[in-house]
Amino acid sequence: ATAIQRADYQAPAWWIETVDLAFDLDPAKTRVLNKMRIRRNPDVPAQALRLDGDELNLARVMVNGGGSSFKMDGNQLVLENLPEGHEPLDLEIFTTCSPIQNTKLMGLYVSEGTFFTQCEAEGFRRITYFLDRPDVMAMYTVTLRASKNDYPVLLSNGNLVDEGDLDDGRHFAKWVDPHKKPCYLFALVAGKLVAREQKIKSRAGRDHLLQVYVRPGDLEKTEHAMNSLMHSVAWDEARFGLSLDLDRFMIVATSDFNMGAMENKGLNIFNTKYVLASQSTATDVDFANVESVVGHEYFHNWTGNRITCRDWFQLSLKEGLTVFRDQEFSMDMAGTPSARAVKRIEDVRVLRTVQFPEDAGPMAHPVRPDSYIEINNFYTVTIYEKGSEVVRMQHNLVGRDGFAEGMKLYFDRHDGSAVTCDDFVQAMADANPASPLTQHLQQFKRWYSQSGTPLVKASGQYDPTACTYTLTLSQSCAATADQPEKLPFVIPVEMGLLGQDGAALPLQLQGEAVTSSSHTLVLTQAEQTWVFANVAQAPVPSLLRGFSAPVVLEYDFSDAELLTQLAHDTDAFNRWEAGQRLALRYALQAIRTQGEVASDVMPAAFISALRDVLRHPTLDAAYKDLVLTLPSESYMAEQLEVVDPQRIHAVRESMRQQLAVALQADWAWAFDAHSDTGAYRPDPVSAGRRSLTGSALLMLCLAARDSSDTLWPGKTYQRFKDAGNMTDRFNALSALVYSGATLAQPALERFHALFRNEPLVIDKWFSLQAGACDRGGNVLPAVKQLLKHPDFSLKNPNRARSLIFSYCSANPGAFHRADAAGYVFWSDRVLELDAINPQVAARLARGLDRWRKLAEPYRTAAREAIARVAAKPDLSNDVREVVTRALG
Ligand code: B3K
Ligand code: ZN
Repeated sequence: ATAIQRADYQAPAWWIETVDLAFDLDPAKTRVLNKMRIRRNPDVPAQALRLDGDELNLARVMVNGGGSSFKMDGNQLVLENLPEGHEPLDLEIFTTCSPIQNTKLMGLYVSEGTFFTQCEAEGFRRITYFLDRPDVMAMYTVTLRASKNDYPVLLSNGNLVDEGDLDDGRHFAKWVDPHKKPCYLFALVAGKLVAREQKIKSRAGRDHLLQVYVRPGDLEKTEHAMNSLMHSVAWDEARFGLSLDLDRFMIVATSDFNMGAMENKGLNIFNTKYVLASQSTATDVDFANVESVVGHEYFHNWTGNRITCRDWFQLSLKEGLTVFRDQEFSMDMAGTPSARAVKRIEDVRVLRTVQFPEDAGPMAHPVRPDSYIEINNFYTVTIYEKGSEVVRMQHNLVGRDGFAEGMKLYFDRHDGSAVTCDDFVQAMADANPASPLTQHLQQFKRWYSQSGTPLVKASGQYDPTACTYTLTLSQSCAATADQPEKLPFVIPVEMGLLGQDGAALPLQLQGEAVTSSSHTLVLTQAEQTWVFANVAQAPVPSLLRGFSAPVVLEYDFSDAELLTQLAHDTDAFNRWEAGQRLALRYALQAIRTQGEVASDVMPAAFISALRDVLRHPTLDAAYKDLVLTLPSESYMAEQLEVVDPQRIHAVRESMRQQLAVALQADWAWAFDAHSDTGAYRPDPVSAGRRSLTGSALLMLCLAARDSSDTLWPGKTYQRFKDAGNMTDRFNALSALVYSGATLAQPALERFHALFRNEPLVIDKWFSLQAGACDRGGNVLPAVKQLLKHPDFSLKNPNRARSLIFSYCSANPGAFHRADAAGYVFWSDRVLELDAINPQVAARLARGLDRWRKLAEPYRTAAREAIARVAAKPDLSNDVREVVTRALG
């Protein structure tokens, strides 16, 4: 396969104006009649029409009602002798495909007897021959015909305009989408489904019908998704003035889905994981995820669907922006400043533990990539999460109101078209002529073109006689796998100064008026200096507040300065960050020290500062829980040149044990003080209490290991049994499993028996065991045993992820084995999965991206495992691209 280059973009030689699709749905052989009205693009030289196809059986091609000559060029159907001129032509293509054999879950497939489609990015070509590219936007009419008994519900995009019975027990439905769209937003669903319905009136006074379709037994688990959808509609109107542009908006859930969900116009298709939620089967995290994914897909209706991407290199145009919107939505829903901070910290944690490694590894790519082999490999944390950070920086540089103005201009200019990332930034800048974004526009765009995580080094100097504080910031960015040279970025650094007692000091840049206690410096040069006047005492700088840019910030903080921030910083993000910096500092020291890991990696002063946070009278429980959570093993690994995963694991375990034992009485207090959360509601405050009690239980079970006390494991088992909601139940179960309690086994068995008919809960059951703390190499044999469990299936992506990914990609201490058995297991599964579902296989293949950093013997063994995958001749493009880059 050859790489596609962004620089090679050319406008399409043909436009497709209307599409009339008729489906005769049958699992083994579905017939698709595709009638298109097409027209030459007058702006480009005349060319043959080349239509994309994939695994289709072609039966007939007609032009203007008559037969037509055509040829095949690889997978493309080529029509060379079409009439000249710019009159529209009627093209008719008749194909068949086999949905039941479609295990890739791209195109038209069957899941539990129901038909679904997934077209983004290039799945529509698996349904019919088409110009499968996002800049070709057409009007769609869709007729579905199927057995009425087997497929009573027939759905497609837009409005239902006709339906009725046919001969032989079949029926039909005809749908017309009132909006033009790229084919990746096409969808159909046919099967036995039921819907929760809700009528709403928009602010503008328009009536809409909202529907959430699920399998018959699941209806009572859709209330939260429906509420989330209603909140999303209201939020987009209130915050951005964007209203629903459809009479009917549908969400449909399927248990076989390659990712989270898909924003098809008016017919979102979701992984059940992000729709179904009830207090007895879903955790608080699940509830929050449902809200955020429902929001995300809904917000795509404007950012993605009304304005779409010119080509797939522009993917972050819709994804980065829509992630930014869903993050803001979740924060606004959360309400309190403290709950907003918790959400921000969680988002940053994902960015730093997953995106930073991606940017430093073999798959490094800019937010707007320059080339790809398989576009599905580029639905990455860089495109999504870093893309969102790049939008967030624009938001912060132009201000909240300026951002709203920029969005308005973006829609005024581009509604109904397919555009580029440049078009977005340009609209933001043009709407805010006086902003620093506009002042540094060309340079700011490097965030889209340069990969890599910038490093910002800060140093400060206090002059007690002049009462000035001089802050110097310098930036650099290491070469990445894809780009050797980097130019300076535009880096907004929000900062403040604290007195030695932690009180905020007023900020006054020399020669300027006092601003406030927080200020954003815009770093554009390789090195810049700012001088603050009237600083009465040597300050503690609080830098990069709210994580104002996706960079690594280095400053030579003393332990005392970090303790001051941890106790006092008014910026909740940096208060948390100070604790993380300290924990990381002690962890790295212990990792680098030879010999057995000490049991007191953290000094007493830090432990005591953490106790103060845990016991704090006013901080939210959710926030406390984040502060008391140690940085992850993978985050620690990223800080090291050479990674010994076993050493990291041992150090982190030891630190956790230290926290468990040293704060035992405090954890017991925290458990008692927070364990009654009243009637279940998934709001952030009560969710925070549950998450803190969950951590407390784990800590108390860990402490019990040292003292071989059975009180807390017993209490934990009791709570597991009696819990009134899945969060408390699962937290208790996890505490037993992670602490290696003898009660873990009976609890796991009981849990399985209770929930054997709840696939999403069984996923958790698999995942928990695959993610368990490795004690003497016991996890891999357990995982292998679970592969043979009757409930396991490699074909179901959720199940594959719950067992295999939880082990290979989320449990480094168990996966990186000196005997290489983890890697052998990984390569076997990658190959096995690749034959079924290349997209899912390629995700798993990413699991060894960072092999070069590993210490021996891991490094050599990991490379061999990757080479073993690469040696397979008939790999998919998806996996081939990932392993080639890894070895490259
Ligand atoms: N746009 C889809 C992702 C499609 C992934 C294709 N491999 C979901 C989303 O980001 O909302
Ligand atoms: Zn998206």
